[in-house]
Amino acid sequence: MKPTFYITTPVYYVNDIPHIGHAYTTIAADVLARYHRLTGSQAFFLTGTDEHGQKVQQAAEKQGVAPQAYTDNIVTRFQSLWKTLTISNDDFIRTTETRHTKVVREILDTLLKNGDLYENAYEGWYCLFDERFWTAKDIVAGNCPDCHRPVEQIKESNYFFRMGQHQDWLIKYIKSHPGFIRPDTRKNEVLGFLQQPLGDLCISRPKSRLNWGISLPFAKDYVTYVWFDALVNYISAIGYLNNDAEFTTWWPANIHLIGKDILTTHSVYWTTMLHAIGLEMPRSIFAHGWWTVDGEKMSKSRGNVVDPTAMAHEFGVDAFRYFLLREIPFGQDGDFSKSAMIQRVNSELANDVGNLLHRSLTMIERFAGGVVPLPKPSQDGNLEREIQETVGRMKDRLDTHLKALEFHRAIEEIWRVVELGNQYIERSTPWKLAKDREKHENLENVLYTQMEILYWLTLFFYPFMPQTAKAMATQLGITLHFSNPLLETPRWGMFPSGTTTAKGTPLFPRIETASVNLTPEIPVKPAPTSEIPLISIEDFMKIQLKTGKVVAAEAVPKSKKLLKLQVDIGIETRQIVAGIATKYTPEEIIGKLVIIVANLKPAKLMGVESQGMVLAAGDKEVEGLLSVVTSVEPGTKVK
Ligand code: ME8
Repeated sequence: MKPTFYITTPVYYVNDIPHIGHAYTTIAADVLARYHRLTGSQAFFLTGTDEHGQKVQQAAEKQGVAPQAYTDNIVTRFQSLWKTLTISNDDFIRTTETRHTKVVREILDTLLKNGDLYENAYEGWYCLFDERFWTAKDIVAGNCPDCHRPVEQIKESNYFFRMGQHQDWLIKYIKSHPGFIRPDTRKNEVLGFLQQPLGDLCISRPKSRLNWGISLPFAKDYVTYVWFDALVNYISAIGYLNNDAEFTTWWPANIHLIGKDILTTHSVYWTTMLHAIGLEMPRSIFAHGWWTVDGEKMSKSRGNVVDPTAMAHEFGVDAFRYFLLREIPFGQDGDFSKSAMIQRVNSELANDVGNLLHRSLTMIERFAGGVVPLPKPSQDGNLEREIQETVGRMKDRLDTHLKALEFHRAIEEIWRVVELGNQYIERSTPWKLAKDREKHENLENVLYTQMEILYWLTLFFYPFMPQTAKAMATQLGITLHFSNPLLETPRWGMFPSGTTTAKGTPLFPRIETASVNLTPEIPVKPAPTSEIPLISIEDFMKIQLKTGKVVAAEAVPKSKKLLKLQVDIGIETRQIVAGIATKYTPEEIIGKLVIIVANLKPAKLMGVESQGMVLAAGDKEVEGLLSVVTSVEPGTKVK
């Protein structure tokens, strides 16, 4: 039997359209669900919408539509966002569905029968925004201690859940189950909260005040308090009181993933509700941190709410997914800015990953006719062994980090393999091996190893960037069924030799800052006045500059100015004719690191073909060749 893994996100309020905060929790849950499926678990990933309550009723009233019609409309915004972001949820629960409302009512009935609910006249301070009562000592200068809005005094009869009687049990449970509330800072917060006496919880609202909710089965003039309704989604969706086999397969949930804003409702309300109805606790409740935008709280009034659909369209779905999980440790708060995202996309995705794939496939084409060779077992390769060991350890490391929800650490580990892949190319110099017939076996082993590295990276990327993984598999020429547990028992040598590769377009095109509106981060400056015609960044970026090492040089016959150079640019050696003979002799130029224009159309100078141009300072006469301050590998991009 496969191990099971049940993960949930909050059910999101439909009082407004989704933003990056919602996307963040859901993407994180998606990564965990995909990783568990890939490593052999049977996963169930639940998300959905919270459709009752005051906030939703008010939002519907504002639009002049019935609450159901209003929610039916907003829910599609969530569902289509999850499609756009390639979220692999197994179910989507709406709290207005009968399968949910029925279970809420049955639980209420049971609690009443067991004496866990009671009716009481109540007089207290009510916060309309938070939909909850406060005692006189809680309120601060007539305002809600939580949202700071004015509270009003209300006297009414209501139903209460005997939450307080579970307090001692809850404290003991939290203390004796170290991984139950995570991270530890949140656990300590909850234990701090529980140092005060835990009161009973008002779980009804009179319909005279709020009618958009689930009616109490035993008191028709009341609806259920929205949290007592919403939290139940975690069990109603998996067949509680309806399908025992299904329910026992999934419950207890492995992780309830939430933001830190709803820690108390999950760690105190939900746990005591579950205890009262005799169900096991979820294995873990993890509260992640809060995103601000350019240092400010996201809000409609500030006009800085980040739309995840727009981000995905502007930067690519996988780049957006990657950035959210790479940028900040999962439990901590973070700041969202487009410029930080562009930096990561360009350096880590376009540069590190894009280059590795592109260079490797170019070499397979150039040196092996596009067909992945068969490696020879006799190889004596320390480098290869190092790579095999690193990749071999990866699954354990990913397991550890993802168990701890340290997404950024898991990504750092994967990037070690990306770096190793790039270093491997530099160190094994396949372009040199290709020139030596006797090194042919070595070359084949190197080319195969490159493909194997890319195979493993495809699997490691998959939970984070599923579309990228699929595109990589296509370019590598292999078919991977990601719904299979491909990372269950990893073993080196999985890449099928004889595969014909299919190099395609770059996976992550560089994002040019000039084409992105970064306001308010970068104020628009007036264009400089100059007599030199200005070109756009797009025009400049068309020029491909690279470092190259001059490996041979000779004078061009009958020319005083020209030298014929052979320049090593990593994956090949270029012949370049340069007008530098008045400044340099062939002997002194050999071994120098120069900068070349790599995508110049070939031309003939004095009958000799030139495949590029070296850059030099000087106007009419050459005064000095351009180089780099720190020595870098030939073929390094110059930006
Ligand atoms: O609270 N940064 O729904 P909700 C990070 N319906 N995460 C954020 C965020 C931000 N700035 N803003 C929102 C509700 N989130 C209830 C939940 S569950 C039984 C009922 C995420 O629409 C984060 O996961 O206000 C947070 O907990 C959740 O959205 C709140 O969503």
